[in-house]
Amino acid sequence: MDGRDLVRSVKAVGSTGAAQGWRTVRAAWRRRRADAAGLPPRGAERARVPGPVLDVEPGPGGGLVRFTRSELRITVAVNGAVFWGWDGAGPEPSYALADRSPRPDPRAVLEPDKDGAWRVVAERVTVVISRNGAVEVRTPGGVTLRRDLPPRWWEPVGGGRARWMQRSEVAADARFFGLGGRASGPRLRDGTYRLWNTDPGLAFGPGDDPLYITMPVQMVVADAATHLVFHDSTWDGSVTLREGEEGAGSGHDRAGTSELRMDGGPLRCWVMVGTPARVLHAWASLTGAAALPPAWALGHHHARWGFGSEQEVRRIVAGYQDRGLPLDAVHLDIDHFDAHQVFTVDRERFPKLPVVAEELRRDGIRLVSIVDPAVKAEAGNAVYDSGSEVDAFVRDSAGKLVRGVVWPGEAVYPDFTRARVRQWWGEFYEERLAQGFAGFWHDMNEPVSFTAFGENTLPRSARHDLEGRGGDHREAHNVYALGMARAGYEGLRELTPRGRPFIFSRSGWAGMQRYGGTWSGDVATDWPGLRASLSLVVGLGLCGVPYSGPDVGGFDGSPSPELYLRWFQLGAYLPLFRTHASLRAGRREPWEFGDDVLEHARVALVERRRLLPYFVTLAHLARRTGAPYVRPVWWGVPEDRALRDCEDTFLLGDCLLVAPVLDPGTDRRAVQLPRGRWYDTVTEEAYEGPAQVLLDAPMSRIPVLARAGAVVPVRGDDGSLELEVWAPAGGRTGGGLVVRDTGDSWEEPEIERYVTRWEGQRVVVERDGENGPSEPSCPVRVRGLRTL
Ligand code: NBV
Repeated sequence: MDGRDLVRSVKAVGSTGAAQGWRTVRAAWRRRRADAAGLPPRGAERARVPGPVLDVEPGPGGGLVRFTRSELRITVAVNGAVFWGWDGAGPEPSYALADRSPRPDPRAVLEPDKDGAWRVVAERVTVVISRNGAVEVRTPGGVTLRRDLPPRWWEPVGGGRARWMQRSEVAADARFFGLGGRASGPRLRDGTYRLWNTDPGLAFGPGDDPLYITMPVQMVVADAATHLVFHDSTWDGSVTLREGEEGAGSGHDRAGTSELRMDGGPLRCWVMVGTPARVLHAWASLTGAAALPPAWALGHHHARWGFGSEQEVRRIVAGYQDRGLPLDAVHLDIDHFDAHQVFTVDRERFPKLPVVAEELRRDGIRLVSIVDPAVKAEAGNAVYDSGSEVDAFVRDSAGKLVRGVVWPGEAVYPDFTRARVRQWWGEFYEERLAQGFAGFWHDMNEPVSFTAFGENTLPRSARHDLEGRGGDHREAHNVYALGMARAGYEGLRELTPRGRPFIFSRSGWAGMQRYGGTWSGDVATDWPGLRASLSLVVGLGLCGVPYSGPDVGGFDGSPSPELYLRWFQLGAYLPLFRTHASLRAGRREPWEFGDDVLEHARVALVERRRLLPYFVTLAHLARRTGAPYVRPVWWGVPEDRALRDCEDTFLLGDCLLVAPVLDPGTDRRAVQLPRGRWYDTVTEEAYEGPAQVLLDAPMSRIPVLARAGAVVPVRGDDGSLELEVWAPAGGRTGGGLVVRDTGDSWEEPEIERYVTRWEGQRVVVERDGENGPSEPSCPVRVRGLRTL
């Protein structure tokens, strides 16, 4: 039985063993009972809208606008982001913000506008507040990007938490992206998207929503400008999107709409306006720089649920080594735990884990450990005992421990919304480090509890600390994994102050990039799954989470050799490049699919290793600028509508354009090129964009193009750095950035800037520095000369 089946049968109280089945029934029943007691019905509700404006109080960066039944606080911050909050909401406290909220821009002030409205004029944006509480975001040139209608609240007649709804209009030509990791994107089509982190239970495909990472972050791309809007509430909610339509001469435009409904939490939002790069830069300055993965984490990882023993780990590693296939990390799943209990090792099957880890490390291979949050509820279990001492676990409204059912059986859940608990949890990574693990893979942290019916998570009434403010699971659920990531990250910072922690987490929320990355969870092993896995990576990048990648080959079942290979070829160009699969799924080692696949996979692995310096550079740039490694093709030209709708091609940094094969039986594919000259990196053939070109995509490779003028740092044959320079188009110049970093230290390497240009018949490459141009510090190879 594989994991899919296990979950399915556990859910259905099936055949996995009566004991586990009954536990899930009990868990479901307990949850219902807890919610019935902890969440009394709301009773009659009253609706409220702000009503007409009363008066206005200018303040730093904006001010306060008072309406009959609410007030609006609006501030333009120094990073150009606009904040507004209703009913007295300010930017803090917030799980998304990395620090205190940025200072107000003293030059922005509230001033009267036409028809009794008010406005704040800032350098990059103008915000107009109508007399009944609509808020309009405009470009400095006056084009409306977004119009939020007056919000509406519903409150229990006797007082209490308000639910609310915010309806917004965007340009008729606008496209929506983001909302976390969505399988049906990256362009989010008409529909309702829930904001509630969810383990779909079974391997997912494009039709499954929501998934593990949801966040109220939308990137809206229109001709006039791009903007990012973030509604800072962690509560359960939903967003209904409807793209607009242009009249095209035969009628009026119909605006696009977004309707956000939240079950609670403050009605407050941030808006950033500009180019995609500028918007994500502002977003990163608000929510924090992305953690920098150690260089090895940008190589190839191999995982499997069910290696089952040290011998098997060694056998797989030898399989890579004997065939000369690059491998940088091996991941151990829950089957290496003792009775599925986190922070333990099954000593019978893994008797000498630290020795294995040391041997692998000598060969340049790191061990990564899965970490599940749930703790077996049993006295004598060290994690449970020490957690009980510090009162670490989530309790219900009656003060009793909340018990769920997960792999170790009946389990309790650390409350990661409490600082003391995060610290306690972070200390356990010492045990993992002692076992020789160098990286951490957080799983099941939506958090999951198997139940016989209904939602597979904690009761909504479960109590959480929420940093001392107190609240229930409805507010804490979406940030549970974020707190777990923080706990792990901060623990590791203490334990290994000189190294960069490597964590990637299945679930998360806005700001999770501060602690690490993610992967795409249990994606279905079929062609739609392959497509969905790319959608997640692109969408998450646009939400500020730059490091992610799928289970290459899909999580369940057995991919055909063709599907496996196409997934492998895609994965080689994504930040996290990891083969992984479920317990009884077919194998995922590259040699299991025949000689041809092995040889083509080898090419992809070798190319990934060759591109490692480029990936390292992209990681540093993501950290410093907020720009994801993987970018939609419209990144530099968001006004190009054809590109906005192109979802099967992506940019890897500024230099490369990758056109994966996402359909079976393909040996050529259409590729949409942004403007400029592009070279096929294998044939060196040049193509001029903007254009749609038909390129060869034989089984041996997917089309990858380099931008003319690009300077790509690569690993030369002897392992040292080289610059691969793609000839600029005639009369044009080019350039690129290089960050040298081969390890995991905290030293900030400088960014080397290179420029390239034609000098007569020669392409010249120079390093650009404060003291003028100088010779590049490493060998240069110019390509793309053949076709001129
Ligand atoms: O730990 C087992 C799996 C893991 O392999 C996978 O990557 C996670 O997404 N885990 C889910 C729990 C079981 C899922 C059926």
